[in-house]
Amino acid sequence: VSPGIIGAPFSKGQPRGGVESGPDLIRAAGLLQRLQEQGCAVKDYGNLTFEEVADDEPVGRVKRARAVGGANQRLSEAVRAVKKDGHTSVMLGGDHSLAIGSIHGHSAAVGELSVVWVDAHADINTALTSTTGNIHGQPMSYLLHELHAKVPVLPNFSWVKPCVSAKDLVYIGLRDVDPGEHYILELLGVKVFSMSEVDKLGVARVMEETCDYLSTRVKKPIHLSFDIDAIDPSVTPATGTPVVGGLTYREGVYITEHLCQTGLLSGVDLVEVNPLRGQTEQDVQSTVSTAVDLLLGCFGRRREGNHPTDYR
Ligand code: DIR
Ligand code: MN
Ligand code: MN
Ligand code: MN
Repeated sequence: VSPGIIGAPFSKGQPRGGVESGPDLIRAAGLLQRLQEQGCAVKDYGNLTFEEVADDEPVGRVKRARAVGGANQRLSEAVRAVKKDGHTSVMLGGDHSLAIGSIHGHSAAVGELSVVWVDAHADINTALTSTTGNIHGQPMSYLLHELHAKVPVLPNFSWVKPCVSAKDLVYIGLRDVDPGEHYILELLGVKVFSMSEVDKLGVARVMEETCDYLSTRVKKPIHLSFDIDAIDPSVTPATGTPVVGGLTYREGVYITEHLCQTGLLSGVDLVEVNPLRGQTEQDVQSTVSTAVDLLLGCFGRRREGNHPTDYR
């Protein structure tokens, strides 16, 4: 397993500055060294740069569509190239609108995917159901085949082709779902493990059922899109839209360990780390170090301990 890391310092899918610092903060916390120490041949592709867009006026209620569309087109190409190089793609955000390009590029390289979306939010508003106009609350709507006819084509979005089927999507950690989103989830029959299911079943059973559900037909490569706000804000407060009652640190890490052990994890997003939303330095440090630990879990770190394969 060889992670290929892409930084995407982009924040225009939502209104709060600071989230563009995520990639550099996560690297500064030692991500690359720690991946190497656990035996990963990691390659850092650096940070993407994004064009300034003049006159990015709202389209209906949707904010900064041109900037978001352009940034994601660039990201999609970058993720596709990382996959073609043979790596597991790791996209460090930035805000969650970047899942559009990350999942699109991943699918362009490997074909049909399973998507595990770990988030307090469903991020499946369409441009028409969104009450905020923020595209980070909408990415899944552009990616699902089943919503294609419901989604207007925004400027700089004509390159986006839906590439995920509703049956190949599982949510974990939901606890703040808009009415329009709940309607869509029920209409499409999407598999959801909200925080209520995590409470009821426990995280081990949730992960067993997630993987059983996703592998009932063929075993597709898995894309994990992890919004740091899935974790409880007592642990990861430095994020734009914290919601009480989230996953514990241990539940979050367990999710990544379990997905790693499937051998199918092929692309990862870690998004919405925003240092300007922390009240203290400790808030930021706790958020960033949790992000690093989640990524280490994706690439073979076990809490029981690891040793090199050539150890004797
Ligand atoms: C809300 C918030 N559902 C929206 N979404 C967030 O703007 O559509 N997603 N914060 O992470
Ligand atoms: Mn969220
Ligand atoms: Mn429901
Ligand atoms: Mn999100």
